[in-house]
Amino acid sequence: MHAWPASEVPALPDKGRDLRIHDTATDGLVTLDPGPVARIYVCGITPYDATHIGHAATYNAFDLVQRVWLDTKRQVHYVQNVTDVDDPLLERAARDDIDWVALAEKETALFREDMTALRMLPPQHYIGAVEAIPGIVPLVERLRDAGAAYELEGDIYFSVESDPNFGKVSRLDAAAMRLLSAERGGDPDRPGKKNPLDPMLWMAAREGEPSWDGGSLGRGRPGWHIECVAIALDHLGMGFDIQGGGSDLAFPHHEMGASHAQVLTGEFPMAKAYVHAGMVALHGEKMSKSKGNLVFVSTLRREGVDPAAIRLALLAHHYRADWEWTDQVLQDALARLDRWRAAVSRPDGPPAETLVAQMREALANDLDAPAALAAVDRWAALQQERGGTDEGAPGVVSRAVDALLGVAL
Ligand code: 5CA
Ligand code: ZN
Repeated sequence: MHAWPASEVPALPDKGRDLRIHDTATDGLVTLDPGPVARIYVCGITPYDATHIGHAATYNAFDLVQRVWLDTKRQVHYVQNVTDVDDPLLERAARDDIDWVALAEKETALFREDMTALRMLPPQHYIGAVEAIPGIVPLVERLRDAGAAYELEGDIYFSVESDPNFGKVSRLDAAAMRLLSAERGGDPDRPGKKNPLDPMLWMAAREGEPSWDGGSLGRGRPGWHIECVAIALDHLGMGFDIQGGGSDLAFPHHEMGASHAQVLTGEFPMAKAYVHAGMVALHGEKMSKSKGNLVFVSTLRREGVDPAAIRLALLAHHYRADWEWTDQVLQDALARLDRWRAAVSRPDGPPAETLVAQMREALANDLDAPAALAAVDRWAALQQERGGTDEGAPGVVSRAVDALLGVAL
């Protein structure tokens, strides 16, 4: 699949600091040392509805990761998937009586537009589940041949007990895992499974549903977790720097992915840091496609809201916090955008070197975007109250806000 166009990232003087970020698997901050090419896999959308503010907040967090790395003068190798065949997509297409391929294409196209408008940097490899099937089949065969998978009425399940490190990503107890498995695409109550938590690797073809040739697995379609493992291992290899997503992906999705990879390669962990963004709510409940309590990025854009203000609204919250979208959040972001634009529109202003250092420091410290915004607020207030004589300072601020926060002033 093609991704979306990259907005230019201005180069700032000197170098930013190395990223320290929270890792779910160790529940602590880790300082990553990625070498000259940092590697990141971010779980992509299941394209059955438009991009909402919750999605945008999660992708914003991983966009900041890239910007911090780029500012340390590294290259970034970024991979993202599109879950373009899965139960929720097929169910929505059936409900609305539309072709599932057309639905996936339409919503993926809209996602690209939203990401472009928000100045999110694109992945170098943007891979759909369907196009990954030829790589998924041999992995499932290998898991089966290693004794880590078994068949149940034609479907193939992964046995979580085959992984000695199972549970180390999410660190949840069995009861919590069981509850979340039922909520998040698993089938813990299906009779005949060895362990209720075992996830499906390959689903045998169902009447009226799409299916593909699975070689010795028979016709069918891939399970969700093996999809991301196949794409990540193919494009990044084992031991990449970050696997990212919202906090609802820690279990089962990232746990199961780490397990599949552990059995396939004998190594743990697949990612050096498992990074999870908080959940955005609307009217007191997590924004979710299944509940329908959504604010879409495309709706706001259509209403004429500047995407830079949407981006500032996301940045005003720490990526690990759960927070609530309200009109006030947007009003505050619009007001901040106005203040910042006014402040950089003059030819000179207060010195900007300290500000750039503060922004770098804030973002390198577990992506503390609110602290970075506060630093720019202080500079803008000073500019407003007293002005300054540093020629070119507004330009420096403008470039730093663009390079580090993805906001074009
Ligand atoms: N296709 C899979 C990942 S392989 C998937 O979870 N797709 S999704 O469309 O449901 O979600 C895309 C991303 O948005 C995931 O990282 C998910 O954790 C995140 N996300 C979903 N809802 C919210 C929310 N309310 N707040 C923050 N992030 C969210
Ligand atoms: Zn994923």
